Amino acid sequence: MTTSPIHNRYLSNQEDLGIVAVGFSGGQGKVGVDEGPEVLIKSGLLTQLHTELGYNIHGDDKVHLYPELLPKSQDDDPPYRGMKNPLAVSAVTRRIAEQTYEHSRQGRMTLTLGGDHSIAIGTVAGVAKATRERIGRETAVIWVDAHADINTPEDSDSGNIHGMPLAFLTGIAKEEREEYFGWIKEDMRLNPRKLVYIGLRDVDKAEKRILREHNIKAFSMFDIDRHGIGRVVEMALAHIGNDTPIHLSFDVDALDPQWAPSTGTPVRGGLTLREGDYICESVHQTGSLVAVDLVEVNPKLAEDQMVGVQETVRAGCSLVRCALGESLL
Ligand SMILES: [Mn+2]
Repeated sequence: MTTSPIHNRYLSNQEDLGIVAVGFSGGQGKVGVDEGPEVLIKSGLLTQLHTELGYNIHGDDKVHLYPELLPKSQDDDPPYRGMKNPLAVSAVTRRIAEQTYEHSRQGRMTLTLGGDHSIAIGTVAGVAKATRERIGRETAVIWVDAHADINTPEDSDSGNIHGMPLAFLTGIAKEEREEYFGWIKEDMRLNPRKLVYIGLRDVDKAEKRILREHNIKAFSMFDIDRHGIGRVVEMALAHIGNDTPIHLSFDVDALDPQWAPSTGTPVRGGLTLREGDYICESVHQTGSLVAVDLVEVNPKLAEDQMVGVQETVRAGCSLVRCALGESLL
């Protein structure tokens, strides 16, 4: 039994937790984010989820590196539509979609530890498909992040796919070729009306246009300053509606670098750890949560200040525990 008093209305086995640990960094250029899951697990996260929160852990505490899916060399994976490592990211996220699908299909809570945020192409696609099949509903996504991650390949300045997952998931970026994300079929898609952002503060011009054109609900740091985190989460949940399963995709860079310095693209003026934990606790309390991602913990950054890595890992563990039912009282 889990220690959480909240009944989950969409999971048939809510004491079961399916883990996917993804050591993948190909969606961006900095080494180290592939070591994120290992440091989270080494710090005792899975043990805490089992002994403190009472989950039966399924799947592996081994970190997947997917060597068999990666092109042999950089030359075998040339840029396509300006994207870097397109074959690698597409193949790995396709496999992640199968892994999350498998857990979610069995009515378990699904937790994915990243890895850079490109991996959410797989996690969201797999959970969306399983939830459609299992209970006939669309899944909503709460994307907590400093960035909007909704660039189309053509709009992206960097070509880094971790800035594009939501463009592919919503179908705003279209692609036919299977090996370049064409494998994302209709039943894996995210309806843009079921997407809500919290924490934005570094949004590209083309992304602002996409958010406006598609009427996508977004709460920036400005909104949090204005209304407070309590009201913002209430409005975000009201937008989704209380008849929809929720996938929470949490980029640790949503937190202020003061709390999470060890991440690839830190942006000042972010969430406090308390605000991050609050979002996670509130989403847990809805009883509608079916999947959680925690991404972009990079222990290679800020390594000269060991404190920075430890703080980031501690913050990441806290967010996950709150999303999975830890509460203060
Ligand atoms: Mn992100």
